[in-house]
Amino acid sequence: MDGAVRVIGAPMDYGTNRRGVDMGPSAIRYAGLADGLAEAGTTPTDDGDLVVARAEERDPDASPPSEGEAKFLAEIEDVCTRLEERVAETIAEGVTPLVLGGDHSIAIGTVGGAAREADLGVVWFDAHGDFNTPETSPSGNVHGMPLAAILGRGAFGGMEWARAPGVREESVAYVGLRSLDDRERVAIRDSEMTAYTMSDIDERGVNAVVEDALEVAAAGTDGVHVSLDLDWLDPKTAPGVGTPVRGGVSYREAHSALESVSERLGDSGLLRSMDVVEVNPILDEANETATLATELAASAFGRRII
Ligand code: EXY
Ligand code: MN
Ligand code: MN
Ligand code: MN
Repeated sequence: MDGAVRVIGAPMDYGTNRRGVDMGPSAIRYAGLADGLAEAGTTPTDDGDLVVARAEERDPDASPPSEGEAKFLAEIEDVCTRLEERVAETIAEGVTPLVLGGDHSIAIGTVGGAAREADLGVVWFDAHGDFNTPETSPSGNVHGMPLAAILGRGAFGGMEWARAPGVREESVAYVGLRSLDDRERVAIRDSEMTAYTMSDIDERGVNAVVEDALEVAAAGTDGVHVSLDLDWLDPKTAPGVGTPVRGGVSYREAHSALESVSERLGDSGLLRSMDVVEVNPILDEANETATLATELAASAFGRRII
């Protein structure tokens, strides 16, 4: 893909119980992201990392918050508000932001920035629905809530910083779901979003499903945000994630899917922003998952074998 891409690191792990995803941006860069993006034909620049306060003093196994609470919401608001500004500025300059997480709650900031002054479609590659609200979450972890936040569900409806009015439910498509909480499942079923599960991929193949998801997100919008949670892949292929779920896509299926992204969106200039999240170097094997994240981002921006 021609064009400028700006890498923005968001080393934040406030949204998850497992420490380590704060090291994701370093690990992904170390795995050769800039080279991969250049091979894809883009002109990459690196904006460095957002400053995120260290959380060493916090207890990662703190007891669940009482009902209706989301853990570290004030800290997440601070980071996401700053990220939203950077993403919006980047797009205003005609540059495509590639945000490196960090846990998936950073998508509240990325999508918020990308949806400013635009109708934005969203494709969410994930094992999980990330559609809990503070009221329904079994864990209180905000990385299980970003799509509900963006769409203003539950308590998020009153949080201006979290909602992204430029995103309509009918322009959101999931790809590869396989782990939902009971109330989350009902909320997704009752929503206007399109949810393609792993069963759909089993039946129809990954390419047909991804093409449909991209169509849902591109229809009637100004551009599409692609959110790639590495736990979308099977944990045998992507072991370095905090919430692995068996039965995900393979290495080749993932590449094929992200190549479809660049074919459908890249050439038409509709890929407005992307984030790559949930890489946990502490749980990884020899930076395998970060390397995969790097390769998949390059595929999404147009890198091909030949
Ligand atoms: N649904 C569970 C929760 O809300 O706690 C697990 C969420 C995991 C979210 C991951 C990263 O995509
Ligand atoms: Mn996720
Ligand atoms: Mn996930
Ligand atoms: Mn906002």
